[in-house]
Amino acid sequence: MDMQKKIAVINDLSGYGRCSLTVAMPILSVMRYQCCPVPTAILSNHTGFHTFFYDDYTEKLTAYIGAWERLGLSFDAVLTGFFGSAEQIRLVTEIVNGMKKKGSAVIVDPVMGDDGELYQTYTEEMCGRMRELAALSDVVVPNVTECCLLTGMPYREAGFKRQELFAMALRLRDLGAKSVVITGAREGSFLTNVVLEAGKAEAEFVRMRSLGVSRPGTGDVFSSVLAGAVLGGRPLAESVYLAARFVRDCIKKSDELGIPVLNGVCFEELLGKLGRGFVRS
Ligand code: PXL
Repeated sequence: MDMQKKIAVINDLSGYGRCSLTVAMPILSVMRYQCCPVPTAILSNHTGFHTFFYDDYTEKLTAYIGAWERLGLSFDAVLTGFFGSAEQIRLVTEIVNGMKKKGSAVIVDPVMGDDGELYQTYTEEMCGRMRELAALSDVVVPNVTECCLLTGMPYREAGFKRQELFAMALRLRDLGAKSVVITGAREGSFLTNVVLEAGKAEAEFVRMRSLGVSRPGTGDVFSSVLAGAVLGGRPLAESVYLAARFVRDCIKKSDELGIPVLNGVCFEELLGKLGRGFVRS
């Protein structure tokens, strides 16, 4: 009997800058899962750098997943991230729907932008497709920018009140997501995460003091730890706390070690500690 859980991660492979699969694979591995990547694109480095090589993988996806289907593979969960085209999101939505029917928990990190801006490769059409994918999710994990894009709410530099964030979370649930986690809403020197769990009428707010500047890839670190904690059976709010604390500690460590901001967070330094927190009972 296979006692180890498997998680498929549909995300890009960026060679430099610490994001997407290069973050998700080590984190989920140290949390004792078999992490099975499905690459959506191959990049030399993330798109925050002024130049990058980019190879879209849309045309290969059907054949890649087809082989998994012929092998009869199934996954305890699937986590999605960055996509290269609207057509790719449509395909991934079909793939995720198939996995969901076979019993996979679905966690969607709707990677679209940050700080009120869309990522360089993102289009309006992709946002529409992302709404359809998010509708399939057991947990959707947008940052505030992505939450605005998904709900049609204009982004405000000055931030949002808790009541407004709660209203956006409810709207995401109306779109079809079962549980909603809105990450990194600024409240003075704190970053607050809004947790609206399936079937609950009230949200919980999980606050963490921010200990440094924001860095690329931290959303991927967050969604990976969250997915791992949820798959391990932890309650959603506790999983959010563990993810937020790990991101905070990674940012602090990165500042201490003088890691350039564009290079993301040096999560490698803290992987051992993360793993020790997830010993199988
Ligand atoms: O961390 C989000 C992300 C994922 N993948 C790629 C990116 C980014 C953010 O810039 O460029 C390729």
